[in-house]
Amino acid sequence: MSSIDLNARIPNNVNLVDDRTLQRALEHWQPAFLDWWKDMGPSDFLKSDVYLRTATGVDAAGWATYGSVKMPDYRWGIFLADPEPHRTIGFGDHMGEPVWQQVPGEYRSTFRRLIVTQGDTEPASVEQQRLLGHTCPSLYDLRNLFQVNVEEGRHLWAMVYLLHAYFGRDGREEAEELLMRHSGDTDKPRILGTFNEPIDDWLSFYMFTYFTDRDGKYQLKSLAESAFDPLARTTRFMLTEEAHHMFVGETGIGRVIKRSLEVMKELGTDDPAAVRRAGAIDLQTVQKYMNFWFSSALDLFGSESSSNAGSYFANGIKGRPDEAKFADHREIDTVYHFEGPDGAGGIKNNEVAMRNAMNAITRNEYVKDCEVGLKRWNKLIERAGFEVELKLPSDRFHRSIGAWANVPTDAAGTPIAKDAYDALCRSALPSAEDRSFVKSLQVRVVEPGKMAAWIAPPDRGINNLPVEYEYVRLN
Ligand code: BYC
Ligand code: FE
Ligand code: FE
Repeated sequence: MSSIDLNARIPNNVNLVDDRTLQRALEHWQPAFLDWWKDMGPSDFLKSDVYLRTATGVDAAGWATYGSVKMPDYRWGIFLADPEPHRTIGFGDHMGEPVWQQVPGEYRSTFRRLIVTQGDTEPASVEQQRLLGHTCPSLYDLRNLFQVNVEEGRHLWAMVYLLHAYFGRDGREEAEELLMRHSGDTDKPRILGTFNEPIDDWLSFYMFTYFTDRDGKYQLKSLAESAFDPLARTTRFMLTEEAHHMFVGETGIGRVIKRSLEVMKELGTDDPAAVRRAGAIDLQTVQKYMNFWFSSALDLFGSESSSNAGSYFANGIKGRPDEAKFADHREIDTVYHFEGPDGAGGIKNNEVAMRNAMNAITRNEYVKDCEVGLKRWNKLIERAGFEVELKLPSDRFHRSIGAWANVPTDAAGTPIAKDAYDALCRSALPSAEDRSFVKSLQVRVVEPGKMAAWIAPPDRGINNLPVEYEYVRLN
């Protein structure tokens, strides 16, 4: 196993002490990162003691240490999963050749762009969530928010390490730019659409951690297959942290649903207006938020047919999630079929080279994974004796990227007239009124163990501690 230097200014398992130039460059970037954290990270909680897990190793059994930390003192480090000896390239035209420890010159700008795109999303999400602490539904949730935030900060470090270590001056410039673009900024926005959407209520936060962090999971899984071994090892370790982010989303949405079911039972009605009057979030509103965040996350996969994606696959740059489970790792003459709009209000079948369809294939895996939570939530509803069913909308609905971009369809994916679509969007997506209702519930609850009225308590606390534990001490 690689040795871990936890006492270094930048904790790492990449022997940073042996590369003074790189170490100095990263130590130069570190204060800029901390300034960014103070300006753009969680607003107002710099002095609070937060019960956080910190990555202190990379082995599956015990890589994390839990303890009370002030966020600016968090030990953001550089951790790569251990190398796999004799690893060979698992797909594309270079299949079977040894993996690369350096970036081949001909793929340099492509890798840089992918690493920058990945890196850009990490600080973007911290910026999007920066005000949420003020309206936390409990100390348990506040702690989870901050856990997600510090780990997205670490994911930024992971990408910045690659830029500094393998891309020379361009890489250092890109690392600086990662702190200059900001979510929602009109002049210098973040690169991908979803990361410029505001997240100013906790229902959106849970939706984001369920749907958007899960895009992260699938993109990281694809990058974990890369022939560029340092990228593969970096993203493999990031995936271990990602699981908690999606846990926060899944349990968060589940607790919102559980609370509205309790209210529905108490009142003996599923009338959304009654649920709202009782201070809970009705399931129809949950569905609308889901429609919005799911369709926005689908856009993050790019187009169904993409020559970019085709060349990433051909060249060993980016594979499919869990590449080993696919039968053919070259996909030379194979094709992929998907339905797209015919331009006249109907549907037509498209055939594309399999290699160019990698975005669609990755997205399909993602959608399957999204369904898992829905099954669980619908069980809760069914067990409570109500007929409502939550559903993911079709992947054609409300899209801005890909074959179905700006094509009016209903939530089942059937093309419809523009005015019918506009009316549907008003009822199937969160309206200004829905958003302000959800916002009206956002009151800060900071007494240990207490929950806001619109959300049920979690089943258990963090790291075997009770739910009542004081997870954040607000100093
Ligand atoms: N918004 O050929 P196409 C995470 C651009 S989330 C704006 O289909 P390609 C996290 C595209 O760049 C994971 N632009 O796209 C989650 C291209 O531009 P050029 C983030 C978009 O290249 C929560 C053009 O449209 N990681 O980690 O096959 C919290 C043509 O598109 C969008 C990654 O994304 C969009 N939605 O695939 C914290 C992995 N979609 O070339 C963190 C790295 C497409 O014409 N990125 N475009 O200038 C990639 O692998 C690819 O860039 C994409 C796009 C999959 C995103
Ligand atoms: Fe991340
Ligand atoms: Fe994440």
